[in-house]
Amino acid sequence: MREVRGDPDHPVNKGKLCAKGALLGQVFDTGDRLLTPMVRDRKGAHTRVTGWDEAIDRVADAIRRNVAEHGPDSVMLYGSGQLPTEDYYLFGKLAKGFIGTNNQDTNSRLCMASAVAAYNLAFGADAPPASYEDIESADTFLILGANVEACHPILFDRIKARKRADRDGVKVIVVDPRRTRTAEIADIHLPVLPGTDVALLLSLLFEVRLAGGIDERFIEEHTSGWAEIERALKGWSAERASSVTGLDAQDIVDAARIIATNGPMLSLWTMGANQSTSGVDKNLALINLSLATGNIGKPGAGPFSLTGQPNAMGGRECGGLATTLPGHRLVADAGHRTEVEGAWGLAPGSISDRPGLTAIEMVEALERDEVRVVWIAATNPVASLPNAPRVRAALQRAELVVVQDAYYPTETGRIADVLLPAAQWSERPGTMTNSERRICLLEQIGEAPGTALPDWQIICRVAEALGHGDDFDYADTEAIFDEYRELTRGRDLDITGVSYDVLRQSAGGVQWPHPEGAVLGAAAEEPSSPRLFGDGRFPTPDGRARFHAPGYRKPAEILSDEYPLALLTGRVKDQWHTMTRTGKVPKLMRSEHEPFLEMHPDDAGHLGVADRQLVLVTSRRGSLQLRARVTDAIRSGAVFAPFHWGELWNRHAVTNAATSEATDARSKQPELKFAAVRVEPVAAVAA
Ligand SMILES: Nc1nc2c(c(=O)[nH]1)N[C@H]1C(S)=C(S)[C@@H](COP(=O)(O)OP(=O)(O)OC[C@H]3O[C@@H](n4cnc5c(=O)[nH]c(N)nc54)[C@H](O)[C@@H]3O)O[C@H]1N2
Ligand SMILES: Nc1nc2c(c(=O)[nH]1)N[C@H]1C(S)=C(S)[C@@H](COP(=O)(O)OP(=O)(O)OC[C@H]3O[C@@H](n4cnc5c(=O)[nH]c(N)nc54)[C@H](O)[C@@H]3O)O[C@H]1N2
Ligand SMILES: [Mo]
Repeated sequence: MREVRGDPDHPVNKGKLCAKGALLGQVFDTGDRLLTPMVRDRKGAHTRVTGWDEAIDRVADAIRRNVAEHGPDSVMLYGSGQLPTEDYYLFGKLAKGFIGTNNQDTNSRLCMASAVAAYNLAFGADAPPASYEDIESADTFLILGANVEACHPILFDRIKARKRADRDGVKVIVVDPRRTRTAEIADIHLPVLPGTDVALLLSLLFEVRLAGGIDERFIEEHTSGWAEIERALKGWSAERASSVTGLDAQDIVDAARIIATNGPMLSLWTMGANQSTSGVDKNLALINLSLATGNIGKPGAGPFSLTGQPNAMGGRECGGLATTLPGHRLVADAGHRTEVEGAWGLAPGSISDRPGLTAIEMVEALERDEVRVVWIAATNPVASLPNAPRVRAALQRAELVVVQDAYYPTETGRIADVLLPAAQWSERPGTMTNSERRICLLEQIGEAPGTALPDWQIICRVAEALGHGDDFDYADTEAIFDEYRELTRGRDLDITGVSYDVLRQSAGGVQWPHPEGAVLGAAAEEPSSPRLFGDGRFPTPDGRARFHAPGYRKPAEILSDEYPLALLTGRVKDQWHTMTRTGKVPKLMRSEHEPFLEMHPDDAGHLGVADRQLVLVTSRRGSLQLRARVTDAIRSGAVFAPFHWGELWNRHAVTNAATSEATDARSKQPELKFAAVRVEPVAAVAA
């Protein structure tokens, strides 16, 4: 067992750790670490232990044969925001540059895709402008669809401390259908009807305008598209929004008054905004609110989408999505493709102009037998994608499923044809970028067990077996970083002034941009800055931020007599995703030892459900059994279940058996926060 302690000098957490972090030392020597490569000789057979050579050959042979017979798009690589940037970058270089397919997507599709699309539309780049230090100078917090207390507990401590320092001056508005612990510190909690945030945000801007909170000068000098917004706001008074959102009109007016009059506003949001068929519109509406009130580019202000995974941001930078290339470039842009081909020493036209498949599209393509080889690294899609049983069945059709993970079994590993043992955090070096654009170097401090290898080395071995050894010949991760860094030169996220040495000298990482010549710890006006857009210039063609008018739409699934309740899904404080690590730490299991369904006493009473009773939850796709937790902390009409427990824990209690794969049209992010369900009691009250 290793001991994990916080670094008191780190600028982000000042040495504080959440329970998951503090207990992380317990996850390295578990009995289920994947120690050697394993293969299955046929579908459904037992695994057989093998060496790296056979495993790598099997992967490379399948890729080579399928590319020859069915074309490069028969291959798909599915990665994760838990890969270091170097490994993430190489995964993309192999897929997009050398296999010749843009079918490289990531679990960030389930997480950050809506924010990426909105920042690109509004600012011309995927550039979140604020920093954590803005928490200490914000007077107004608008927290929407984020349970910061459970999911970003160290940040939550900073928000609470800010509130405590000036109880009357600092105002907190929380928008969540549930009265979470985050909502408990709010001056105004707005328990919106699930999926109706766009209506609320339109109305907040409408009422902010009435209250005189519009920064006309900022709009005039630094933005375009305001006329479109004025049209979109028509009719969105608090009264009208009240009937759509289920909120008290006076609460909307009060929240708008705070935004209009109370000094710098930091808006923070996460999955309650992104995981929606209106995800991009929710993000745009949040950004619009900041732009219209001039809450951007100054201390304590900004639209600030929080990332979830440790390196969700790094993946966005290095081109980890099916639509992106390294250095905030786009697959769809011919000039961008040419630049990346040049950097990779490829002939013009080598990078395909066909858009790659996103996560949900991958499942559909598997069902049509168009994708035949899937290589999955650092994610567990059979547990984390919506409609998980469908995902399992689709993957089982593939000729070859490769799963590269630190543990076996996992829900996805169970159906893999080839299992590749990966080193994990602390067992390999690499860089990661957090929500505030801060790049940190995570040094290797221990050895990986068995013959497990860092992800980047596995990728290089497959590349070599495919005949690309010369293009994937790196001495270490620093050499990969240096190559990737060149691809940021002159881009909005320019990090040509960053190196492993600079990262080691820095006090806890460097925020981008940090071009060559930038000074560590520079002031806000310098190119290396904790805050973007301080000069009011944006990386759009005309240098202005662009307003895009959002439109309110209902969630994809319709509530009906048969499926009358909205199932929301999310997280609990002491578990991490599919529990491959936190599920092995007894102390973490104690706080929530089983999944549950939160429901309002009115709904429970109406359905004859008692607290702690087992209930059957059924959607149009599947059903599961959970223990009811009757509480008025959720609004009636909605029910909530955590998604952590997959089929390895209890195959009758898999939340993602019920969730919906409907996606936002622009971001392709699935609506994991809204499935129409019915709930019925199945057993007597537990003792
Ligand atoms: N403990 C813990 N922390 C984590 C993680 C973890 O697994 N465990 N995962 C990390 C990752 S990858 C991520 S992405 C983040 C996620 O962090 P969060 O997004 O904060 O967490 P969630 O619980 O998924 O969802 C947040 C809230 O959205 C609300 N919500 C649901 N529907 C709606 C809606 O229509 N409108 C609004 N306004 N709110 C809605 C839910 O009630 C829930 O309280 O957490 C990160 N931190
Ligand atoms: N219903 C519902 N579903 C959701 C969500 C929701 O709110 N509701 N949230 C979605 C979101 S935001 C996210 S981010 C996803 C997360 O979903 P997943 O990415 O599927 O969840 P994890 O359990 O984090 O999976 C990471 C896997 O990588 C392995 N691993 C850890 N470190 C390494 C490493 O260094 N290398 C390799 N190769 N493997 C490693 C772990 O053992 C684990 O199996 O879930 C999504 N699914
Ligand atoms: Mo996430």
